[in-house]
Amino acid sequence: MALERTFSIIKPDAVRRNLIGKIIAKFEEAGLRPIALKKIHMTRAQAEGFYGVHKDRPFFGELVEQMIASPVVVQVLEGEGAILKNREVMGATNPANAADGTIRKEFALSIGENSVHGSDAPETAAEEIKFFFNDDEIVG
Ligand code: RTP
Ligand code: MG
Repeated sequence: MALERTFSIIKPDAVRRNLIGKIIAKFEEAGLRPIALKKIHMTRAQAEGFYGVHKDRPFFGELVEQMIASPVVVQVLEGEGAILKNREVMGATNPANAADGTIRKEFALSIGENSVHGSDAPETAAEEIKFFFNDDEIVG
């Protein structure tokens, strides 16, 4: 398996409940290493741009409102097979369907407020990392 980088967001619902450390611990236990990390309060333009692929979906407006309601933590995670591994650690989008031990099973409130985002493929990982980080902020 190859060393990969993926992009992660600890979403507002989790940051508000003081779960940053518990969520990062799940990543580290799975062999995912934070190589870039910052706390930001997303602007509406950032959230609409980042989730542009979903702009015609019925949940788009609610998703944007949730993402800009309060700060998030954005990260680059590095590890063997990091993109798939991160998706496994996160669990299913809907916490009702998420496997035991996953972040969304333990912490998510609902399908919308589901505590974390993670890139779904190599192309989106590269785009999403670039969207939030400059090269000099990433310490691999
Ligand atoms: P993500 O992109 O956030 O890592 O999660 P995902 O691939 O599992 O989910 P995706 O289908 O890409 O949806 C992006 C985010 O939109 C919200 N959502 N709400 N109310 C709904 O039916 C609904 N469906 C999706 C979630 O916050 C989801 O993570
Ligand atoms: Mg997605």
